Amino acid sequence: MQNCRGCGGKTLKPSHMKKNLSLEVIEKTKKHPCYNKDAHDYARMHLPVAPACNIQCKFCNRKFDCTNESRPGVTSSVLTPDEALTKFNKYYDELGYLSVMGIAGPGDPLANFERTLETIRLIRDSHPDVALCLSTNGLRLPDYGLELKNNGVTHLTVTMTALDPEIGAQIYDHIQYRGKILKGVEAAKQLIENQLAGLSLMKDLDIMCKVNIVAIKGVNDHHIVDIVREVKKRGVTYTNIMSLIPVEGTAFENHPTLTGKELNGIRKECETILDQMYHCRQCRADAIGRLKDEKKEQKVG
Ligand code: CLF
Ligand code: SF4
Repeated sequence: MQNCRGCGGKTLKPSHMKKNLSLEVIEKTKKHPCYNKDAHDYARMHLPVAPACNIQCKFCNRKFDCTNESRPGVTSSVLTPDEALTKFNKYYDELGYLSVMGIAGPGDPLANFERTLETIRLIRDSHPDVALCLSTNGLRLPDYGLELKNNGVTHLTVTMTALDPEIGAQIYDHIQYRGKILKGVEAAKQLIENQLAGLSLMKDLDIMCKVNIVAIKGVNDHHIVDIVREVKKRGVTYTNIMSLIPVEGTAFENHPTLTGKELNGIRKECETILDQMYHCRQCRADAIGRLKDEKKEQKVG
C-alpha cells in the first residue's frame, strides 16, 4: 500500500488509555507522541504563552524554562495568544504532521490562565483535529479543571515530586495561593492537596492524564513508588519519571543525579503499578516537531 506507514500510531491503542474516553480523545491520543510511543510520525508544538509561575521549586531558576516539563536552556521568547496562533498555523502547514498543541511554560499555564485559555480557544477553533495538551504544577487545577475541559483540552499532565509534605518542603520553597505566600511544609501540604484534588476531578472527565515525577537522588527517589500508587487511586494510568536536571544558581545546582540504571530501576518498579513513559525528551517550553527529530526554536516570519 503506497501510504502504509505500519501502524503509525493510528490503529494501536496505548494500553494505559483511561477508561470511558470519548472517541475524539481516543483518536487524538493515538496521534499524541507523548502518550503513544508508536505515534512517532506525529509532532507536538509547544506554545510559550505562560511566563509566570505560582510556586517556586528549589531546582528552578526563573531565567530558564520550567524544569518540571522542560530542560533548562535559553529562555524562551514569550508569545501572545495571537502570535502563538500565527506560529502554530505556520508549522501546521509546513510540517503536515502536527497533531498536538502543548502549553508547558516557561512558567505554569494555570498561573497565566487568561492567556492560556485564549490560546486554547484560538487553536481549538482553527484546528479541531489537534489535541490540546497542558502541563501544570497542579496548584490551580481544582479551580480551572472544568473550564479546561469545557474549552476542549484533551490531555493534561500534572507534575508532582512528593506526597509527603516533609519531603515536598525540601523541594518547594514557597507557593502563592489565594493572595498568600505559604512556605515550607505548609506550602508543600497545600500544593500536594491541590494536585491530588485536581487529579480526582480529572478522573471522571473526558481528558487523558499523566503525572510527571521529577526524581531527585537522596531526596524523593525512595518515595516515587508511593506517588505512583496514590495517583493510580485517582484514576491516573500513565506516569513519566524524569531525572532532575541540576540548574545553575539553584539549591540543586551541584546535586548528584540518578544514573540511567537507577532511573530505569525506579521506572521498572513503578511499572508493576502503572504503565511508564520511557521516551520523554524533557522538551523546552517552545519545542516543535516529532520527538524523534526535535527541532530548535525558530522565529516566525
Ligand atoms: Fe508537551 Fe507535555 Fe503535552 Fe507532550 S511534552 S505538554 S505531554 S505535548 Fe512529552 Fe516533552 Fe516529555 Fe513532556 S516528551 S517533556 S512528556
Ligand atoms: Fe519553575 Fe516549573 Fe517549578 Fe514553576 S513549576 S517554579 S516554572 S520548575
